[in-house]
Amino acid sequence: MIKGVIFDLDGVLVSTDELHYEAWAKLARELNINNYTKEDNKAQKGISRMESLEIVLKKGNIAYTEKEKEALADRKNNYYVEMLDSLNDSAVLKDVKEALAMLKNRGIKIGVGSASKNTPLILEKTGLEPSIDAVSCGIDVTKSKPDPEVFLVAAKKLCLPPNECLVVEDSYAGVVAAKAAGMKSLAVGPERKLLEADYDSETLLSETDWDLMLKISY
Ligand code: B16
Ligand code: MG
Repeated sequence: MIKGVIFDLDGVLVSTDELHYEAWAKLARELNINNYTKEDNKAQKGISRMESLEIVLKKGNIAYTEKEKEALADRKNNYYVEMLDSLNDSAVLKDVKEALAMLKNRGIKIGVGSASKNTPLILEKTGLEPSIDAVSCGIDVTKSKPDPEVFLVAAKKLCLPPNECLVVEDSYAGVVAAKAAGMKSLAVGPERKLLEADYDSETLLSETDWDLMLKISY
């Protein structure tokens, strides 16, 4: 029986995935990489900042040293954090607050499992922080999705074994990570049908059969 639900952040709880794209696009233009597209951004979902940078740099043909790459990743993060300045609860995606309240009412623990090192800032600015029982993010782990570490740390913080956790994800790397952690997965977002999760749903409420997923009867 599922006793905890671990939510990915960008693209699942909040719409910050769009801001990641804008920040990377700005950096790409400055590096004269003019062929970085939304399609490239799909491959950046769920993976770390440095791995995301490699996807942008591959579109150009200049080789950078590790030190230069770190400076470029910092530059992108500064653009992203500037964009987060005006972030508020309007960035919380549809049905999220209602789904979190419903799960809490059912006694389900709520975790966040995100690659983003900006997770604490985003949860605070969007007002989601009080609804979350445990946060595991890029700051807590050394390996990023598809490695299961971020979800295993979340389960540990929730004091639950992995097989009592369900992961909600919008990225392929995230679904692979959930499987590797021994957790069931629910895919949401535009690519949900392609992610090979155990379940998929357009919304977190009406269409989602939480009773089936949590194996709870009421
Ligand atoms: P940061 P998630 C991920 O968040 C994003 O999907 C991914 O595009 C980003 O590179 C990663 O966080 C790292 O974010 O640069 O803020 O540390 O989807 O795992 O919540
Ligand atoms: Mg995501």
